Amino acid sequence: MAERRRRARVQGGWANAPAARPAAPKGAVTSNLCPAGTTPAWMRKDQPHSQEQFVFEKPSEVERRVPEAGVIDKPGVYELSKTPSGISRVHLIPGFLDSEQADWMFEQLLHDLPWGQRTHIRQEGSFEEPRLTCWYGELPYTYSGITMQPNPNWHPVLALLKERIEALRGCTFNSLLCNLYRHEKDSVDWHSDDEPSLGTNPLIASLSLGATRNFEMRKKPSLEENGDYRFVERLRIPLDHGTLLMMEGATQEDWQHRVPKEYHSRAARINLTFRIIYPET
Ligand SMILES: O=C(O)CCC(=O)C(=O)O
Repeated sequence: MAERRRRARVQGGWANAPAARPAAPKGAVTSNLCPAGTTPAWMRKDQPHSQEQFVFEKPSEVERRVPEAGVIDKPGVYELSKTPSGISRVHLIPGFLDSEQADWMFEQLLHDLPWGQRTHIRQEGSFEEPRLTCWYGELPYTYSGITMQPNPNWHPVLALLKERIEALRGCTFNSLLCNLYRHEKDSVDWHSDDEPSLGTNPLIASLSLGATRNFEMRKKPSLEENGDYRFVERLRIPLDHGTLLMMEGATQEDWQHRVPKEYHSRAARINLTFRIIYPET
C-alpha cells in the first residue's frame, strides 16, 4: 500500500535513480548532443558556457520616447520655446466672436467668397490642394509654387474682421489667406508661414469659423537630428467656431503647423489668416 502511494505521488521514472546506461556498442549511432556514457557539457563544471547560453546585452542606444503632444485649449498667451531663434509665442482667444456673429459671418463667407482649388507644385510633382482658398490684398502672395494674384476688393465682413483684430492687436494687416475645409478629408500639410514676403518674425492672426478642427504644431528638429521629426515637441490646439489664434515671434522659424485630415466626419470650416506682406525687393 505504502509502495502504491509512493508511486502515485511521483510522475514518471525520474523518482527512481536511473539505471546506469549501458555503453553503446562500437559503431552504434548515438546522440550527437551527448554521446552515450559521457556527461553532457552543461552538467560539467569545468566546461565554459555553451553558445546557447542566454547572454543579456545592453541596448546600444537608450530607448528614446516619442513625447506626448501637449494640448492648448484655454485662453491665454503661451510661450512655446525660447530657442534657437528667439521666443515663439501663441495667443489663444476662444469666443473672439460670439456664436451668433460667427454663425452669420460663416454663412456669408461660405456663400460669397471666390473659393477655388489651386495646384500645389513640389519637387515630387504637382497635386490639387485638399482645400479651397482665396486671397485678399494689394500684393500677390507666392507659396509652394502657387501665386495668388492681388485682390484689393475686400468683402465687407472681412474688412470688419480685419478692423476688429487690428484694434485688439494695435497693428495693420494688408493681406488675408482664406481656407475652406469642405469636410474631414480636407487638410493642410506641415509647413511654416516663412515666405520671404512675410519678413522676419511675422505676426499671423488666424480666425476659425464652422466645424472644430485640430491645429497641430511641431518644433523643428535641431541640426544634429538631421531632419528627424520623430522625437520633437508637439502641440494640439482645437480651433472652434469664433476662436482667434495669433502666432508671433520665432514661431514660423522654429515650428511647423498643419491641420490634419480627420477619421470622423466634419462639417465645413473656414479659416482666415491675416498677414502683413512686404513687397519683394
Ligand atoms: O486652417 C488653419 O487653421 C491653418 C491654415 C494655415 O496653416 C495657413 O493658412 O497657413
